[in-house]
Amino acid sequence: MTKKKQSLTTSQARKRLTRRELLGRAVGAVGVAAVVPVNGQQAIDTTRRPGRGPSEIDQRSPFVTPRRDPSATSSRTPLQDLRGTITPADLHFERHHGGVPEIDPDRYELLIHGLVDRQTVFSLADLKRFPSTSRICFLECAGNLRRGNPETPPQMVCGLTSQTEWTGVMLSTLLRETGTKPNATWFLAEGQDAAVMSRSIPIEKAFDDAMIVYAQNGDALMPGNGYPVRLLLPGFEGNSSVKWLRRIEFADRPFMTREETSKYTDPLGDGSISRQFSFVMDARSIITDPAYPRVIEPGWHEIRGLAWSGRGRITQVDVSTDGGMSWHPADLQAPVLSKAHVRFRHLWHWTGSPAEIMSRAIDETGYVQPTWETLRLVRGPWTRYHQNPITSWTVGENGRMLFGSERLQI
Ligand SMILES: Nc1nc2c(c(=O)[nH]1)N[C@H]1C(S)=C(S)[C@@H](COP(=O)(O)O)O[C@H]1N2
Ligand SMILES: [Mo]
Repeated sequence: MTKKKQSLTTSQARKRLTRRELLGRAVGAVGVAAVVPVNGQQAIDTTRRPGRGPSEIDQRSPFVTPRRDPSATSSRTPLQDLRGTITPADLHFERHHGGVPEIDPDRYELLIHGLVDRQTVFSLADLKRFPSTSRICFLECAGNLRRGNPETPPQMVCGLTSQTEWTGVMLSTLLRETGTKPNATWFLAEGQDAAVMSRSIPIEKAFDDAMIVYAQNGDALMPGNGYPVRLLLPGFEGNSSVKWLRRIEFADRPFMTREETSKYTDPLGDGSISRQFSFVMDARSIITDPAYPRVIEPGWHEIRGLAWSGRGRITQVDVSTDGGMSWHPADLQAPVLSKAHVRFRHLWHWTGSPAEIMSRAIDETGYVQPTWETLRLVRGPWTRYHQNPITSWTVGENGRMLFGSERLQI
């Protein structure tokens, strides 16, 4: 309390300083270390001597320390610390089933075989010679929801999603080289990590928007995100975008790998039937600010967040500031790209009484992000993947933002 008062007084005092007073102070300080008080601390006057020169590679300001939160198998993007829609490559979430392999780009090979006309091996240089395409889209792990604890920041609620400008070659371009047999209906994508991650993908995706990518935000892929080459399936569950891609095999059936049978399928109802090959990620949104662990003051706040859909473009994001009683369309930040994170904003006047804020995404197919209750009704209690419920933040009189809501039972 007292600390807050002090800093307010200091900043008010600074505002009242005129330019002449500031210059006068600086002149008076010549010969001794020039300082300007900031929040009661003595800071170095950066105008008194040159700063460091250009460098080979830059680092963030020491005052800026966004961090992923690595566990043994994944690390999450600090959504609450990011402002735009592109995730810096070193903060892209990671999900590894067998660790990050170190792959020598000079020895890298991609084999395309099976039901093709010409079995072909592509080197990295071969892949780079084909016409290149860049596309901004999100990736999201199908297991991207953590709930339960009110002291959960956006990063922990759903930080297994990130967005990148990916560059590479369309898979359909490579298939013009190899040809595909008329009876080919699926392809297997296989990684060369210790997990030998492999997934079966319907051939339609190969001719639609599947990419073989070798760059991330203009630079080579990060090792953790698939260096030197990964498959990218826009809008599909992250698991199918196989990293460290070494082999694509065309067939007339799915291969029934581990990741599409025991994992990434959703037991429905009482668990006796399963939803399998549910690739497309449904529309979702999250308010990333204000959110836990922020403490806010009464007054105006811009509610900010991200919305996305694997089905296409986001057409609307609704925000509620009264626990879902009334909804207001938020502003969407252009450009609103298909299968991409879009930023939304909504001005909110917080009166200081307990409140609950939440967002709901709607996409161009008319799909509306469901409540947790609806998801449970449709999927039953056993489902673990593909959960995209509306989530909320509550705030009490003390201004502390907390995750979750009794009303939404999440
Ligand atoms: N070869 C391989 N590819 C993989 C994985 C893996 O462990 N090995 N993990 C998958 C999973 S579960 C997800 S969610 C995404 C994560 O991509 P990212 O680590 O680049 O964010 O990669 C997928 N591709
Ligand atoms: Mo995943």
